[in-house]
Amino acid sequence: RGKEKWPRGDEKTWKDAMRGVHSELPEVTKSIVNHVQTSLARAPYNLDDLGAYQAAALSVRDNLIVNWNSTQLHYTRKAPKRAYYLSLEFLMGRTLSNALLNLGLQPTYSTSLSNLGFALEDVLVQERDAALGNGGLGRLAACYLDSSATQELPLWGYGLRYKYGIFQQLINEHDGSQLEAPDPWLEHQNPWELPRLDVTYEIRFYGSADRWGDGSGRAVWSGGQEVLAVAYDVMIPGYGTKNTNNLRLWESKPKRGFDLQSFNAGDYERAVETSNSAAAITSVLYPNDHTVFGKELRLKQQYFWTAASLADMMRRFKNLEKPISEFAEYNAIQLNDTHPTMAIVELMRILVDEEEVPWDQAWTIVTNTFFFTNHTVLPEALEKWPVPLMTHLLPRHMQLIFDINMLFLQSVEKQFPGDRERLARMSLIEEGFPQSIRMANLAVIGSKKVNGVAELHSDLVKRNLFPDFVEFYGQSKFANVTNGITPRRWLDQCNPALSELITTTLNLPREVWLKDLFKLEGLLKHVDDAKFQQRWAAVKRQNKERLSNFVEKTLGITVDADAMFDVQVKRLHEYKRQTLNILGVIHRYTTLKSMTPAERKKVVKKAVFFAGKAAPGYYIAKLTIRLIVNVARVINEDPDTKDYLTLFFLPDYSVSLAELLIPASDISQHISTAGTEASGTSNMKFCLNGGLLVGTVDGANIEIAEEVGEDNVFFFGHLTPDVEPLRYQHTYHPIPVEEKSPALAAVLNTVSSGIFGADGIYEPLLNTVRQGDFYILTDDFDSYIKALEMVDEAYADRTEWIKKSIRTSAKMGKFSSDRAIQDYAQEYWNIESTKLVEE
Ligand code: Z16
Repeated sequence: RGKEKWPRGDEKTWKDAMRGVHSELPEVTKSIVNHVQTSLARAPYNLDDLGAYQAAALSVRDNLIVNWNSTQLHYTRKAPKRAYYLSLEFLMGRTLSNALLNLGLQPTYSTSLSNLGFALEDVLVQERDAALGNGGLGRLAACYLDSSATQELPLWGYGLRYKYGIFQQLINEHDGSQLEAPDPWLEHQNPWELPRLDVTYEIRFYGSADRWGDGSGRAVWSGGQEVLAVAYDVMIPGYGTKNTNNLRLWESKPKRGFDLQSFNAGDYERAVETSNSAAAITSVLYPNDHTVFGKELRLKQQYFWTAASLADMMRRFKNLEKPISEFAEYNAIQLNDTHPTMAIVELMRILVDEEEVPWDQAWTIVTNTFFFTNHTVLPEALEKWPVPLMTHLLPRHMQLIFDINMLFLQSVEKQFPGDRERLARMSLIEEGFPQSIRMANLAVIGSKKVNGVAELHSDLVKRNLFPDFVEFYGQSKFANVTNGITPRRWLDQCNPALSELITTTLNLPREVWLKDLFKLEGLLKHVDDAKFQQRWAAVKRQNKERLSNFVEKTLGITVDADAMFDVQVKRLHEYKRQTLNILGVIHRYTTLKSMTPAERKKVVKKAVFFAGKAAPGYYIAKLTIRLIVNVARVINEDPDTKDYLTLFFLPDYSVSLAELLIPASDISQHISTAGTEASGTSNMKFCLNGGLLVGTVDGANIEIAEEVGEDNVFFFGHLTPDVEPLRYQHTYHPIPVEEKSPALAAVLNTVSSGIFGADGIYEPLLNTVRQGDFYILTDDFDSYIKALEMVDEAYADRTEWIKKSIRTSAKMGKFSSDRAIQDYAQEYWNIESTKLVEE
């Protein structure tokens, strides 16, 4: 810091605040300085941006706690029906900026920090992301929390307080491959959580289950190991309301510090081991997004979390002093994928074994309480737990599952007499060595309603995943809630310049349109206004420069902000087809290479950005990253082409990086094989920020096109019904790539030739395309390249492009998570808003 003066900012403000001579100082300034002095025990003389962040966060937290407390008291007094969102993942990102926005305190803190010598934007980025999730599913949960608080709905989230969030991704300098490092996000204190060391439950594992043998179905579960669940509450402020909801995360710890008996017997190592194994339950988030590995620790996580959450709900319900038969009138539980399915069994156990509710009545309560959301149709993502593992870990629950299954199959048999194959398909138990439990079937039969996350996906859920259950229960149990995103974080916070422009153009306070996103349609009548078009384009340009600066700082490469920014950011997966994109980039590169300098000058300049993590054990996905990184190294150094095409792999994709990337995109790619991406949610975020979409006819892309008009999206590729026949053809009547798409064959050969790395390292990746081609890249490549040519053409007409951009953003009203959460509240949970009023 050298010559810089200390303290930063206005010396008198600091001194007055510290001496207590501060009557005319703003409350916020006093509060920040007070936290510097007391909570942080620091002096202003060496306070850095991190210290300023911590003090500001603690000061904002004081506001949140007051609102949070009043809201919880209000809910307790009013005793409305409550909803609970059970999710193993909450991908929250940063909190300070969101809390300031929701509390309406942004300008105040900005001024106070500035007087103290700090720029709010520099302070905000000191915060580490809370990254307790893999991707879309976890971020969706976070958006839904924001919307439920904003809509003043009595909803709590329940999850796990992982010590380590999603791993940090590093790129190996030498060979371009992904490396993983732990994410110890709790190393610095976390001001956004309230430890509730007094809210604890004992969770049992192993032991034995003895049936009463009186035909009641009851049993006693005893012995085994008990682990303590401790509550940590994360405050979730609503936007423009004092309502502040709760996200309760459980931490596991040993019931006693360690096993005293072993300790006294001199077996120190064993004593410490049990304490380690208790803490291990909530130590790490599993980093797989679409595959399950059947690990015992993962099943322990699932049970630990659902059992603690249900015990907590039950305690709250008992305080109401209502008969247990009314449980479902006061509680609705949403299952975010099959991960919390054990909650169905656990509620049965509580009702039957502990509350002595007769079996049939218990099952009625259960099936009126739960709701189940499916997030994928990929078969490898469907959870199946081995019966021997379940029997060992949760013996009582295994009995309950067998009993539930027997009674269920009896009712199927009644409706479809003698149809053994149907019974085998619908059974909760899959035969095999060993037998396994089909968690999706259990989630369906234990829930009142089942939904997919976009129209197409919900159709596929009915047609391909659960056709027998649709026949058995009827259509009405199966429905759709198209996903949504919170416009607070995904427009106002990440793109303040666009938010400002929208507010002035609509001539509405932002509080109005940020709570009713359909108001954006008001932009349409300005679409031909040249001044507005210019301002719109200037905002995009400014966001592109912001990203360019970041890339220059982190990768040391300059990006031309004049270029078209083409972005694909999401988890690496074969079905998402990052491979199609990178092969398309190579095609563009070789095409440029074959041109004369004069010809090149006519080509639209393009900067291509990738980001995303691959599951640590997913070999092909990791190889794709390696290819992207090494192609980038070649392309960005090529003097013939680097003015026209650059390529970037931005490491360690996160919510915060998304907030930087999304506002800067001209075009984004959502190019999954038709029928494989359940919904997608970043597609909505890009469009909301005025980026156009290149995509397949898949997931929510379809509904986005319905809103904005097909002339404003760039669709390509085969449709869902084509995919199965194509796969059949690949297997039984394969056509060589050279015949199907000479252009693609040439690109594959370019990679094989070794210019991006020799020794045939990419052959396994190329072979997924050359042989089998499960995700039909060979069938879609030519139409993909055509779509990108259309993008170039459209981009060349600047005015027309800007209009498309405005029209796209203006039609995103449907995709607010406020709409989605209202749909769940009304059509599923039957809960009502309850506003916190000042007393
Ligand atoms: C996930 O993020 C999703 C599905 C899944 O089975 C597991 C994970 Cl970790 C995603 C879907 O892939 C995506 O299409 C969807 O938009 C998102 O869940 C939210 O529904």
